[in-house]
Amino acid sequence: MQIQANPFHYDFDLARTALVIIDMQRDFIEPGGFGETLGNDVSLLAAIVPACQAVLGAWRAAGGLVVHTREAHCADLSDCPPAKRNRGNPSLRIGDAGPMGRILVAGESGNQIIPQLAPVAGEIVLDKPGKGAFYATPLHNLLQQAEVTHLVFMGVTTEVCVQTSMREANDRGYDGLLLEDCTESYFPQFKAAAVEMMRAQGAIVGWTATSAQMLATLAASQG
Ligand code: TIU
Repeated sequence: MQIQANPFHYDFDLARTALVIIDMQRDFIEPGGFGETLGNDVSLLAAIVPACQAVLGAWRAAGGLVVHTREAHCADLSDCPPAKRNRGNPSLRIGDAGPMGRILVAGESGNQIIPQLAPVAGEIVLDKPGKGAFYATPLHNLLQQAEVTHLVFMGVTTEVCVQTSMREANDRGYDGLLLEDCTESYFPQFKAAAVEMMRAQGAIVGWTATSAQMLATLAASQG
């Protein structure tokens, strides 16, 4: 399959490509979670949900591998560096009790992936303690076992966990494509800059395309 992506065409074989959905959890998208404790207006992020849902639905129908991540820490916070917990002056710190349970702790209601994008049986779901999806997770091994070479990214936030994960993927030899209207930031100017910098210099980090392009490509492949 081929997408007329930016800065040039992106070729991928669905059998060797995973859709990686970064941190579409209530913590970042709904009020009362980690995103809001950091001082952000979280309302901006919900706008991408319909486009994410459309791509996820088409990807599943085509039989592609799906990976969901959650930024999550164990209940005892042993995987949360004090430097992360103690940074700045948030309204609640990681592990504190908030309106959706303990902030950024695995298993709490705020840590769940939003219902519209909930994982189904057979999909990989990974809790990650860092910003990148590869740091302290089995993701690279799982992708190697599945002989995956290409990764299509969606999720939040563009310049934090999505960009970090794309950079980690790039250094591990994957070809990454970011779906621009399936990712969002609390800071529109940071999203714009992250998208530009990743595809600059001949796709130095990866490619970008739109959900409409991906949907058309998947539809064409279904004949
Ligand atoms: N704060 C912010 O923009 N993002 C994060 O803390 N984590 C993710 O991006 N998932």
